[in-house]
Amino acid sequence: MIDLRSDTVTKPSPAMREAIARAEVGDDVFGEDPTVNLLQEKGATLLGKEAALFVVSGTMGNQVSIKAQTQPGDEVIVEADSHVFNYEAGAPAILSGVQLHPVAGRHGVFTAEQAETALRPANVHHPKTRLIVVENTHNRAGGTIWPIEAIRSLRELADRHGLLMHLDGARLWNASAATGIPLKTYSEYFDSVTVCFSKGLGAPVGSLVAGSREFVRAAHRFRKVFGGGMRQAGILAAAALYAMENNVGRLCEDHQKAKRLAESVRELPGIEVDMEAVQTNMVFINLTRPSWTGAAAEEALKVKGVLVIATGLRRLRAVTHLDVDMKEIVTAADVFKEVFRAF
Ligand code: TLP
Repeated sequence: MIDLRSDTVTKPSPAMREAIARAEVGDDVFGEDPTVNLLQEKGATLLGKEAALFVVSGTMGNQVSIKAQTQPGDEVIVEADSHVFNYEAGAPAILSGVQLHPVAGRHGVFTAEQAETALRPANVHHPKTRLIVVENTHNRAGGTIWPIEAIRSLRELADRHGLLMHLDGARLWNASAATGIPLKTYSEYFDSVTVCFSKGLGAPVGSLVAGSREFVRAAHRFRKVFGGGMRQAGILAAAALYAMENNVGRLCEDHQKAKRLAESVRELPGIEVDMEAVQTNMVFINLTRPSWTGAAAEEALKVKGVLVIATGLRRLRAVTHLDVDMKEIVTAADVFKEVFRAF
């Protein structure tokens, strides 16, 4: 099977498993795991923040960040296709009691003016706008990159209105690999940032949340509240450290594979690919014939050995990662051709 459902499907390599086996550990709830502590220090430095916290998932990273920076009843501005709004099971409402205010961007990017329009006037009728969330790269928009100027304008708006900003940087490594802009240049505009090790970086588990010391202290408490306190988590942190050292430099290969796949399938009858959105390791394929559904296409591709995900009624997502090589991408493209000619 050529598994293009997500970059989360990768399995730890033998070398990563060796790093896991060698890890020094301690009880991280007591703050005594040296490998977790090392990861948090390195992560904070890389992101240019005072402190960082190891959490089990990107979802937990986003949720402790929202919890630590809002009060129940506050409003959080998010992009309409964002992960926080679509894929976190309504957690902001459940865990933080906040209301999300979705703004529809172009390729996942909304303007400062759009955000300004979404701000609530200080009036007894309205919730208080408190936080803006940016997703970079933006998953459902195609793995698209937020231009740094758009982020800067948003920060200026946030400062004018006393708002906080959170970066869902689950794939910030991909944005940085594609643009050459360092992680810390992206994160300097945000009060809190999450990055994930379990996506393109190939680690089995884990994300970091970074920000000021005070923010991380609050996030740490909420990690415990949400049941995310871990004990000898150094075996996971070791995989994350290995991933940071060895698997960042190769991300551009994943981007080349995505481009190759997109170029091979875009001209097939009944298929449309927005090539402008193919910026990193994702390819979104729109099916243009009313008789075709994403679910049926997903099944037809699966029968021929290619796994993708239907992310909409007539939309498929294919994600490249370190466990599929260029040869498999060429094979996958051939399977697409075969399936869509007969579909
Ligand atoms: N994304 C997953 C699914 O949940 C959709 C995927 O396969 O792409 N932020 C972004 C931008 C993400 O894409 C994801 C995971 C998360 C946060 C959540 O990370 P986890 O799965 O570790 O909770």
